[in-house]
Amino acid sequence: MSAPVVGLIMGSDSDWKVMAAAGELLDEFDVPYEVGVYSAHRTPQRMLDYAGAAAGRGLRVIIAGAGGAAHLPGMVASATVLPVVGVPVPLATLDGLDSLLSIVQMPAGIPVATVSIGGARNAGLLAVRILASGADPRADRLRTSLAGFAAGLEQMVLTKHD
Ligand code: RP5
Repeated sequence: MSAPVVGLIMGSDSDWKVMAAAGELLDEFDVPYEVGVYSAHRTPQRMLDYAGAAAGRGLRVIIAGAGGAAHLPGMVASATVLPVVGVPVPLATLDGLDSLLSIVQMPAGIPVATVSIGGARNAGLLAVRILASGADPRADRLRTSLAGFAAGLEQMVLTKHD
């Protein structure tokens, strides 16, 4: 088992029904990841400890999903230099617009790469693309896999419409 390079975290275990899609995508690309629940509001110190230690533990990207007053991605981004991909998790009320606005409206200096509401699969893909931008053998392999993935998407459309 390789050491995880992606931290897939969320504010509550209730977010997993959305966030699982990011894990499935990472599995498709054979990217090792770890999963955890870190709440910005209920376990703030645990969240900060995780974010502060992430880079030193070998993580290279953090995917953070949260719903409602979704402060987890932004707070994690403030406590690490790693790229953070934020996933707005839709809750029963407000259809995830609250989550989206909470995550996307970051102050200058602390970026979070926000995907669409419920867009955990794209968050996984963005993490793969970030890892693929390196100069190491894993990055080479991932660039090849991403090219194959894109070709598969194209083929899917052509098969339907030709
Ligand atoms: C947020 O509150 C979590 O990310 C979750 O989306 C939402 C509701 O959490 P639970 O009450 O289901 O634990 O912090």
